[in-house]
Amino acid sequence: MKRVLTIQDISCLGKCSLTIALPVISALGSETVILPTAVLSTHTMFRNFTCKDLSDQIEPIAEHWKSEGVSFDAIYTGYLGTIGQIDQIKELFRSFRDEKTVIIVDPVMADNGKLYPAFDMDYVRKNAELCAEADIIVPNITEASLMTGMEYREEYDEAYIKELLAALNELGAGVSVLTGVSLEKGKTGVMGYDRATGDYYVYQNRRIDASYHGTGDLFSSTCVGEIMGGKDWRDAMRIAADYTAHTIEVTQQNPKKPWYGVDFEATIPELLQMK
Ligand code: PXL
Repeated sequence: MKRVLTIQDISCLGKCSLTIALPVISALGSETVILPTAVLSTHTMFRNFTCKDLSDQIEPIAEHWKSEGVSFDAIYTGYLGTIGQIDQIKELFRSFRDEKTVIIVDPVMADNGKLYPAFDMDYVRKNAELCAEADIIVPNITEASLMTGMEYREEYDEAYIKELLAALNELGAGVSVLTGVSLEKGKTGVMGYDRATGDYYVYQNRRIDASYHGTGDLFSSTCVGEIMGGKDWRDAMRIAADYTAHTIEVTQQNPKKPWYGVDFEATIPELLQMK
């Protein structure tokens, strides 16, 4: 069985980061080891959330794993807390990376043209450094424009996305995938660029007019689980895009849906059938 390490916060209530990554990657058949970077009462879209930083636990936990001879088939990072933590994680990559380890970085820090409340441009630059270490990165357009210094646009064409992918490629990752890319009216999806082959990959499916928290984490976690299941990165992105869109639709139909996240628990059985 493949073993994945995922490093992100625990938002105790909120359906995002580790509370999505752990069930989704496990359901897709990989052992999922977690390294929580912080414990929050909820994600940061609630008011008055509590937050306990766990930076001082990262090194002792990693050292213990080293002493146990643990290795990972993938290391997947999502929402992190501080610049110092990103340095610790770069060190952890160096310590645990071997020839089989796939490193997937989702530089979670912004959406819809805006940084999340906790972050600033120094944090953005540090995330760009983390992306340089990755085999696969999956930023959204906002995160990509911040990290590359390119203008953020809500209206764009394929030429702009290709330019953004070329700028992302300069950061140094093996495969750069932009999420939330709409190339046609009524559609949305992903576009990726593979440094090794110079190939682009575009996948568009229906666009649903609703935005829910945690859907980026659902997309990335699904990609990680599918890649560990043996899928090529392009197939993994396609399945993850379909699964995320389907889950948003199912959530919309639930009159009792919580406002803070999607009903991915209801759609996991269908994810396991997707090919
Ligand atoms: O879904 C991304 C995410 C993860 N973790 C925390 C967040 C967010 C987005 O706002 O606040 C704590």
